[in-house]
Amino acid sequence: MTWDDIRVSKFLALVLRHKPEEIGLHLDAHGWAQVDELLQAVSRKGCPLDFSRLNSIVKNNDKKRFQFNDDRSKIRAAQGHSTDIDLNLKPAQPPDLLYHGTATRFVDSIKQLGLQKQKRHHVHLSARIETAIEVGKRYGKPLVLNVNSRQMAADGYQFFLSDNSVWLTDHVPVQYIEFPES
Ligand code: HQG
Repeated sequence: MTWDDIRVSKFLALVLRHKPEEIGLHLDAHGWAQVDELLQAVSRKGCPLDFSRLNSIVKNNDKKRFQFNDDRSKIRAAQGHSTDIDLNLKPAQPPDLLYHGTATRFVDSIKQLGLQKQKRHHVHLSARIETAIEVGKRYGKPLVLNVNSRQMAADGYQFFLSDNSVWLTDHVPVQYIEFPES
């Protein structure tokens, strides 16, 4: 198997969001890893990665999943974590409508429980319907739910916007979800 940029990017998402311990990497309280430690740890796993390749993967990543600090000595994932870190995101005013991409097989449960964050820190929502469709496809036949974020915000629910423009919230109760006709 070759370590093309997509495979490297998926591996980076795994270790920076979910399983740093798998390669002996340390994330600080805000999710940052030292770049030199990451390069060494990833290379030990047989993935050829130097700073210039990492830089290009970060820059060209389709969803801007990774970010450097100012002097590029540290790197983290912009959202999507399941590890116990705090991104220090500030609450933000969402657009009136947000989309959540899911799979049809989850709908009955969502109708019972609303949208739950599952293993991640937040429920993930997007301002673009195309993004939601792509997200839903990962789990089966995609289905896009409309979330009445205007009403949620008016009712006091907090929203956060990640640095790569993903909208995040803790839970979406079912009364704020519009299900497409089936
Ligand atoms: C579903 C991607 C049953 C939910 C995306 C989803 C995102 C329920 C799955 C980021 C449920 C969780 C996150 C309920 C929610 N009953 N199923 N009550 N509530 N679900 O992967 O939102 O490309 O943890 O609909 O862009 O799919 O990886 O979350 O299908 O930002 O960078 O439970 O991942 O980013 O799945 O995706 P996930 P997600 P990347």
